Amino acid sequence: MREEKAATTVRPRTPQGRATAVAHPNIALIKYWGKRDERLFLPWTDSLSMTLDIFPTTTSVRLDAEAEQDEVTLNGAPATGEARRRVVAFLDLVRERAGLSRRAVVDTENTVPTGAGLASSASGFAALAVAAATAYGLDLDATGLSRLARRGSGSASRSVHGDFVVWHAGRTTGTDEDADLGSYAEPVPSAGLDPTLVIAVVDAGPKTVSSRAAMRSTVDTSPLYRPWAASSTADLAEMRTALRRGDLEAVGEIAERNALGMHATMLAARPAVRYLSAATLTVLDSVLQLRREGVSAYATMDAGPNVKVLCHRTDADQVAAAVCAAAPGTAVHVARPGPGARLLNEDG
Ligand code: 2P0
Repeated sequence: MREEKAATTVRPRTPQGRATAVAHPNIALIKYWGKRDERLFLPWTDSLSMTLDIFPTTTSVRLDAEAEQDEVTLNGAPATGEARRRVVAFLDLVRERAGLSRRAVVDTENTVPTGAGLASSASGFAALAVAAATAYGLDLDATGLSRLARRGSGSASRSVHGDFVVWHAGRTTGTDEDADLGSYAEPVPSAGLDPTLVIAVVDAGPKTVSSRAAMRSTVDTSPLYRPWAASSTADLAEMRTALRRGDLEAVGEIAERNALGMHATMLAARPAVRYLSAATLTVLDSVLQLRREGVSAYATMDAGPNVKVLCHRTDADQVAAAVCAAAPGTAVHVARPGPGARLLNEDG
């Protein structure tokens, strides 16, 4: 039998040698788009997300005294290329901090359907951070785990926590160490919300441009980037107030305008980065139509054409039906707020 333990209680002082952790994806309501430091994964702006209750990633890490290199398995197959390189670089960071050189066997199971338009890097690196920190014996609380997960993928810093989460960009001046310490995610209070995200998958194909490359070119070339970053800071302050009030309509309006603004910055990049497709716009039209009919439904899009529609739990079926009717062939998944990353303990 397995017993679940919240990440916040994980403070190993000696290497456990092996550990398994689970984490869920998150969807940003205030977007992370643009790094000021690519090596340390430091963003230009704060972002805010909802952790989902679907599509967990489970990762186990086992130290292997005999191995000469890390063995990384993803959904039962050996990881190759960039995916493997990122995991090994992350393990190198953990080893450096732990003062250990031992290689590891890493086994990851993603339950997110291929092409669902949900990046698995957030849940993947959050689960890897918790499992690797425990296996190698790093003494980290949830804030430290969030900082560590950030070094695998920026959005992973948020998946360490459940429900609504803010990721602080941190100070833009000072030493690398100051900057690293200041950039972590933490839970955000929300009152009386019953939010649901209806995830409309209009295109299950792989993305044409990685979000990493797209954010770099947006920051470097889009004349709209700086204005968006400034407005995003204001959006975040309003979003916190809306969450505290439990005002889903305000949360949705702020999230929708923040996402559209992010896509506008990309469209203005040179050359343009365009993730939104004709089917995306069709779904956006159906969301507007729902609002005209009095349904509180608000859209957000990430580095792809798929649309996540925020609504009240009681409206989720109606929203899903409207989206599918507007864009036939769309697959929908329904998500609610989910838990933070957890260590799974083999019990007995
Ligand atoms: C977000 N996205 O806030 C934004 C909005 C996509 C659009 O975080 O380079 O996979 O690994 O830090 O975290 C996708 O970026 O990028 C992302 P890296 P990540 O959710």
